[in-house]
Amino acid sequence: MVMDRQFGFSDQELKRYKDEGFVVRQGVFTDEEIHGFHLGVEEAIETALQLARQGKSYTLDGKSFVDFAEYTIQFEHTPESKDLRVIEPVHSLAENLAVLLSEQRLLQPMQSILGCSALALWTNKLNCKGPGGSAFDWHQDSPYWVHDSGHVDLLPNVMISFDSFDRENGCLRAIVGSHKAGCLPGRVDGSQLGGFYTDSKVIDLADEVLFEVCPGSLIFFDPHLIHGSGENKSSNSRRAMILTFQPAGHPSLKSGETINCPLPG
Ligand SMILES: O=C(O)CCC(=O)C(=O)O
Repeated sequence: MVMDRQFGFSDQELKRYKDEGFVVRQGVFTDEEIHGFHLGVEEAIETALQLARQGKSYTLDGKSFVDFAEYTIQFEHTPESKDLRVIEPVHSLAENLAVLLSEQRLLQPMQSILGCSALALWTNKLNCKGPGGSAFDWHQDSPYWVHDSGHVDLLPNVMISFDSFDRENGCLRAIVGSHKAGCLPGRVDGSQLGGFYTDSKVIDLADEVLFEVCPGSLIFFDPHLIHGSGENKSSNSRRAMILTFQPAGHPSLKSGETINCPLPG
């Protein structure tokens, strides 16, 4: 297959990514493609709910999780909720989502960021924030991954919006430039998950940016960037997928399988 190199970052985008920790590309996918992603989301949720019935359930700080095979499924935080919050990894549950692993509009910018000739998947997840869906507190991804990866600086994310993102429905938000500090201290509050959330003392909310984007947009962001999102106060779902890549040849986070991703030769 012949592939064009047309989607890589421009010099200005790369500079912005390095300075600010993120780059946004609005409206990258067509309505038809977004419709395909919505079908993929529905299929993945249906299958994940079936898998969850056979999995091992547990709670951390009152939050409900199920592990089955390589999947971790997280439910909304209200007691007994059957609303899915996160499925990780998700690509193998729907062909319409698996296509994103070879999607050049994601991979070529990732190649610009990493400056390497070939890429592999690190992880991916579906984040479904239904009406009333809960917030993601301020955090960096790197402290989650540092125990499983020896190259945590080289794990850039891309979030793809399957719906409009705005303040009301809990769009992604970030602290501009916060990636430059590397892994920051977590909260010491006696909770099980507290250490994964960034200590509020090192967060300067004056530098907060909201990613209010249209459906089918891409938000590329650094693994050290402090980010999170608010509750969904709207009456519509706010669905998204986050994919994380790494230089080729390394195993992925959950399955341990090495999933190399195609790039132009
Ligand atoms: O879905 C969101 O709004 C944020 C998700 C997030 O930060 C994460 O999964 O690490």
